[in-house]
Amino acid sequence: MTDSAAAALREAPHVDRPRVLSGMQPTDALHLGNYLGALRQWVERQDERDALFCVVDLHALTVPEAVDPATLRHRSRAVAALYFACGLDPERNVVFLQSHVPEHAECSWILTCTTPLGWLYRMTQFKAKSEGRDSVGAGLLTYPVLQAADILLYDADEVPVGEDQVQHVELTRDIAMRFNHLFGDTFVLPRAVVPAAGARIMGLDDPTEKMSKSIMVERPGHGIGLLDPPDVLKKTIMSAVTDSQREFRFEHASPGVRNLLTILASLVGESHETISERFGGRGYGDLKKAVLEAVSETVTPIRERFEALMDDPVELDRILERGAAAARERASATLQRVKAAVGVGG
Ligand code: AQP
Repeated sequence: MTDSAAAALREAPHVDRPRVLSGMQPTDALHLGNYLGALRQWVERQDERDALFCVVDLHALTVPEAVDPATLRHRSRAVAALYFACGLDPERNVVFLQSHVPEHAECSWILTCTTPLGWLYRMTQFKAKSEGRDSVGAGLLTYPVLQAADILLYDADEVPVGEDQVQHVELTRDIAMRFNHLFGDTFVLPRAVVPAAGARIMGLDDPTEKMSKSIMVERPGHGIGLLDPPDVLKKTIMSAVTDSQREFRFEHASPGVRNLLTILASLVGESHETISERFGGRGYGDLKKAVLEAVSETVTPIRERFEALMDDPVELDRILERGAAAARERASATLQRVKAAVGVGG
């Protein structure tokens, strides 16, 4: 390792101001799970963190038959606009599209070569997303390695994500440790940071399944979209699956009621117990109305800000270009370190 590479490593971990990297796939517009599980904590901590957030458009190619090029291009910008509409400040954070920083794909290849296949077959997302399909692209299996590259290129200490992504961040640590063991200290070891409430929001039509963008495309009543208009929000929430009891105590409630209690508790910032006590003896219709009100209060200003941002595509592209330039500066320094470690590119 060169002296400058060692010096770069000594900077981390970034004790005073942790370095953060996270991102979302532009599979479709974001939902309330994406907001409560990840995006809200990105915004809440933006003053205390040195943070980079990307729209991981290369990840959206893992199901190529599901996207047409113009739609993907539009959705990638729309997801960036949603980050800003939810309160992420482009002056205080580096925000960019993953495909604008080619270092991600290059680093990913090097890491693919050092990652044992068995580690990838164990990923629950791969099992879930490949289940029942005759054929899947190799990218569906290897995309956690690209995700590792996304994180490791920026020497991130923290990766704020929902619960479903914790396994991938742990894999990233394993990939980094293996690489460091094989080629010498090169990568900082990141850790996942999940929110205390809202880390796993379930589908409203089937509360045994995680709320997911890709499922929403097929089943409209499944998720609460951040851009859903009022009539759609009302229909989705008032039709949420519950049960025939009147059980509001969290630990005894059915999965659908627990999900509604969780959504309400994390939106209004109260405990499950407080919410359960408030609704005890009442019907589930009252709980759903309260959820609808809290959701509407949260998403209405987001939707309005989003529309204003999408009305000025030139400014949006300018912000993303600036973000990509700032991200590339950091990513290329790390990639040089990686290439020097393995003996290519010199
Ligand atoms: N249901 C959820 N509850 C809480 N957090 C969630 N996240 C996703 N679903 C929930 C968090 O949101 C971020 C988005 O990550 P992603 O877009 O890379 O992919 P994902 O985790 O696979 O999210 P989706 O919505 O299920 O997308 P698709 O259907 O495209 O795969 C992550 O931080 C995730 O934890």
